[in-house]
Amino acid sequence: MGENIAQKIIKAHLVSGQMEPGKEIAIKIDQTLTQDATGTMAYLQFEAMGVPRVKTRLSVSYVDHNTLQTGFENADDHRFLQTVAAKHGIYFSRPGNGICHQVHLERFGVPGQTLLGSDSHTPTGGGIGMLAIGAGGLDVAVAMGGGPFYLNMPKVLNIKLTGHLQPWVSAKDIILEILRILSVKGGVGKVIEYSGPGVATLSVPERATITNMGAELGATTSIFPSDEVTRLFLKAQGREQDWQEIKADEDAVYDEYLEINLSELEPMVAQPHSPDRVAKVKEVGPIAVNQVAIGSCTNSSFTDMMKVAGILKGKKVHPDVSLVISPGSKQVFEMLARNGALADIISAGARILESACGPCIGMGQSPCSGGISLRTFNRNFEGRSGTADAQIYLVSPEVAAASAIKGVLTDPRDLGAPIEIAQPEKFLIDDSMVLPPAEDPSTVEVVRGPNIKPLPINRELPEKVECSVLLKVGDNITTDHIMPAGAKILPLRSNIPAISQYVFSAIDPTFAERALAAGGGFIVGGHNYGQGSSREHAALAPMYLGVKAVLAKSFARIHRANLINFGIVPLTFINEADYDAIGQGDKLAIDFSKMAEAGKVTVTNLANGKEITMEHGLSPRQVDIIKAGGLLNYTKKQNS
Ligand code: MIC
Ligand code: SF4
Repeated sequence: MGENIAQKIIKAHLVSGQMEPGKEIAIKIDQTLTQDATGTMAYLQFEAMGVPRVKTRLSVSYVDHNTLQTGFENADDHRFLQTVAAKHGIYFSRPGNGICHQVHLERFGVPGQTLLGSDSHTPTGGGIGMLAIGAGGLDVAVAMGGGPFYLNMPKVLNIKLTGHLQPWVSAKDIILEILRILSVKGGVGKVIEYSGPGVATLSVPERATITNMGAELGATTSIFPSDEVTRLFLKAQGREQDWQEIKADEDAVYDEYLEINLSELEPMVAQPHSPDRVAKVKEVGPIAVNQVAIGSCTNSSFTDMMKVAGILKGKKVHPDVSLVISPGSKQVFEMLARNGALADIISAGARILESACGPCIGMGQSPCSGGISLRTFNRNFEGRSGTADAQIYLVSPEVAAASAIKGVLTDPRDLGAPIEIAQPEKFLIDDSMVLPPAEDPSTVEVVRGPNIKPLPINRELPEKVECSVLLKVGDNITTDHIMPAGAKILPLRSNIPAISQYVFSAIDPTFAERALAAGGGFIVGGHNYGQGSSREHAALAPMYLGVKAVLAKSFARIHRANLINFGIVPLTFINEADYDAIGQGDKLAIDFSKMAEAGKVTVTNLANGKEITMEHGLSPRQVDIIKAGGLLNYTKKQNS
């Protein structure tokens, strides 16, 4: 029986376990990446492990999230990251060099290798044929120390692409269509592997747009073959030697199949407040727009920006629209500046931001009250933009630029002849903003400003816990609900006592205070609890507030792993109707003593006497981690 690409790469990196879907496996990690908002914690954890130099083939630390410096905090973090990288063998991509996923694709990604990143959009690297997975910072720290990465062997879903995109239809429309079909839960427990004749029609950055938003499907990762298109991209980046062909065997078998005919697609839009609320632009119609934001790790490649510049050339931004543009990397930005496209963008009236995440994570550019904002980004969760009642729509760069001129949501096909942009034969290569690690680590002093607070450490899990349900929530709760980001809260990422004050603040501003006063408690959730970001703060801060377990109908992969890493028990309802038998404020007694043997725990609701059996789905290793109060305690115990 032939093998698919995911199976081939996993097999080549397998450290332990059996490659049967759902079973725990461990794989060797070749490369890691971190970004600043998750990186400070990851490096504090790495330091705590006492490993002097990283053991990966390559580790890169990026600064792209916390770039708005409205106080000392973010600058303190940047300086810590720069020095800690130099000391421990990590390359440091300076603020201004661009968004981690875009830069990594351009300068570091290698087909066939594994990449673990402390950011949920790490699967962007699947566009170049890497097995690229997002994880919590602690998992990345372990990988930097040479440890394997544990995950459940995913199923592999094959998406066969046929036909070719019509003029004005783009890669973003492909992934939006897939989100429409599969929903934000549709990829959970799966690798999405692309194949078919349509693949060769897509450039590497277009493929990366698709694998990037596989994160919104909840997929473990997404991957494209590495073919002639990949070779030419790497050649244009001066890295042809990194290329190798990676393809599925002719008789490869997959767990699931889907086919998309690219020729039939139209410009699409994801409506508020979920990336899977997708409709055709024509169906939604010409709604008036207040803001258009172009950029993010989804859509900020050179060709994306050139198409935008082509649409804006000789036109002016509509007077009711604020257009903001952030090119994905210094490479893209400088190429636009040198070829004159930047002048066309500026002349049209766009507001130019630095190469960073910016508005995507609410780091500035929050829309006006009740504002309608069209964004080329990947997430439109409520409140994420920084304006609680803003309405965010996700679109392609073509739809975004056309709408910025017209002032209303516009199908770019109405603009007439399409703009054709060829992939450059040579990109502008200048890696001076990537600092190599110090040759002699003893010369480097790691600088910690007052914003860097020590890591809080959990206690062992007691055998029996009796406390109240602090909060009951519904389906699809995102990590942006649990641990909001934005310009005000993000600078506190290195200060857990301070950031924990904002846990669930948009849902219930009294949460943190109540949790601390009660000495901890439980959270009850619906399906897909913890979807979205990889931020381990969504586990670490609740842990600090004393949360002992989350009881949910189902969990998102990365968040569940983060809960385990910080010693919070993820419990799943076996009978979904039991969710209704627990109310907010109810006192529960949970007996964890037989957890390992039984695979289940009994929850007694002391408010109504009902006994509920819940599943934990933890491997024996994970039970030990939970009992120790998290992965750091567990590792220390093992080492001593
Ligand atoms: C995001 O897009 O939500 C982020 C900000 O990049 C996060 C990481 C973080 O919260 O620091 C992610 O996607 O993992
Ligand atoms: Fe940055 Fe947005 Fe991409 Fe997250 S999704 S890495 S915030 S650009």
